[in-house]
Amino acid sequence: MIDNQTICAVSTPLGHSGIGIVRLSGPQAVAIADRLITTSDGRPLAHQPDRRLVVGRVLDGVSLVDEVLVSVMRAPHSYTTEDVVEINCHGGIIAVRRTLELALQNGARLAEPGEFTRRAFLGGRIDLAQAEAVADLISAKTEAGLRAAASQLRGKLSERILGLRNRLADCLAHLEATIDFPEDEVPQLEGGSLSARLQQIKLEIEELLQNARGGVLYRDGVSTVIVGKPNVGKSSILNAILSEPRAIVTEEPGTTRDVIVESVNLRGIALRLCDTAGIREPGCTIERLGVERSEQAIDEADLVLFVIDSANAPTAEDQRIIAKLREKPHVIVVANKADLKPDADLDPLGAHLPGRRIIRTSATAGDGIEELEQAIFDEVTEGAAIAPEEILVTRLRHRAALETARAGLENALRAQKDRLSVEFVALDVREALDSLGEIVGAVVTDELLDRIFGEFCIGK
Ligand SMILES: Nc1nc2c(ncn2[C@@H]2O[C@H](COP(=O)(O)OP(=O)(O)OP(=O)(O)O)[C@@H](O)[C@H]2O)c(=O)[nH]1
Ligand SMILES: [Mg+2]
Repeated sequence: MIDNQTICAVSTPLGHSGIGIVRLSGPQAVAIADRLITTSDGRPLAHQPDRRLVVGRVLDGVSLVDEVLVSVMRAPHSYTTEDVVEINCHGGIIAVRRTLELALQNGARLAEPGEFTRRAFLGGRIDLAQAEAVADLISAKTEAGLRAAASQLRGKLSERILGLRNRLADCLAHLEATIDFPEDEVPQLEGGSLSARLQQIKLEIEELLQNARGGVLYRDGVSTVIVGKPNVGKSSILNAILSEPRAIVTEEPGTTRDVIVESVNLRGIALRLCDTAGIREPGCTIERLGVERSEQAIDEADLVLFVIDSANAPTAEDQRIIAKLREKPHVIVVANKADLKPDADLDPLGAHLPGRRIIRTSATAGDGIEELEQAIFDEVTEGAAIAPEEILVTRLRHRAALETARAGLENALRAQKDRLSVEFVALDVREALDSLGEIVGAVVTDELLDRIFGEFCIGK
């Protein structure tokens, strides 16, 4: 909960930069800043106008620390809803750190990660989904991720959730009235029967869940691993997707020894692409370690690109990898070196990997790479076909809450159909209502807040 202390942190990365900002928030923010800053016109910050930049000097006793620009944003019209002071120092480590230390010596305490935004939430300026959007905006990996975060910060998701909650609350009020009064004395629900209304809300939650599939992708990206036996062209495929010679390619099997990780923006989705050492019976210790890492990378990946040499028949090494891929939900087979044997019969291979897409490529000629990218996109979006501008739900936390809400409504509808007593129906509707409340923070615990804001950087 909000304590009464004034918090303080450096809000910009420490290092060589044009400016570095020290930020204070809390009831003593202005008084503390006044103890370390002398403004150019001599008037204390307490008497300076709101939200204007003022020139001043940070003084450590009599010695000058920095010439600064200071702004005061008074409660409640500030980021945190409290009094906020921002001190724009010259960038660099020493002046910024000294200014922070002076603020601490004068009564502020160091802010926890995300504590400024936590105060904005506790002060009621933004809800929890919007607070999470602040973190997502900072860590967005693609423009699509950024747009989704910005729309969530503007309250698009919250609006939808609040609308659903209001309608569910009406249903619950109706149910509770029928518990307390005989049914014929309770006024009819507007907009259809109770079950029709619950059904409709459930449908809209399902739409949001459908949307979440794409949203989680745009926010978190996809961890993708390129595997195969040595020399099939894994590194060449990596280079072709990146359009740059990132990994060393040679005709010698066993060229790649360690996992190489690169990020690429594939149609708005952040792909974390790992090239690995070819998997075979290892000859030496280095190779054994490389193969172990490749196998571990398969375990951790969301998507596997399994590269084979389409010019040569599958070998025992291919079979060994195929066995490892059986459990993975998302696998694309890349039949590389198609230039060497364009009409290679891939059916026998397909029989070992039922249901997997097979794409023929020639990494050296660049053929099939676009088809491969399309296949990757289709595989990870599972045909959800979500335009980035329509993304509403991007966090797993929100998805889980929506799933609980849907289950609650399913139970409520079943209880009603089975003519169970109204109390049971009401209980399930209440559960759905609370789950939706968790998304916007109408229902929270300190533990949840610690988890969410712990992911933030200090100073935000
Ligand atoms: N003809 C042809 N040669 C290819 C193709 N892709 C890769 N090669 C060649 O195959 C050899 C091996 O390529 P790499 O990309 O190093 O293969 P790798 O799977 O990463 O090999 P390791 O790292 O040793 O496991 C190189 O000589 C490449 O030029 C292709 O599509 N067609
Ligand atoms: Mg390689």
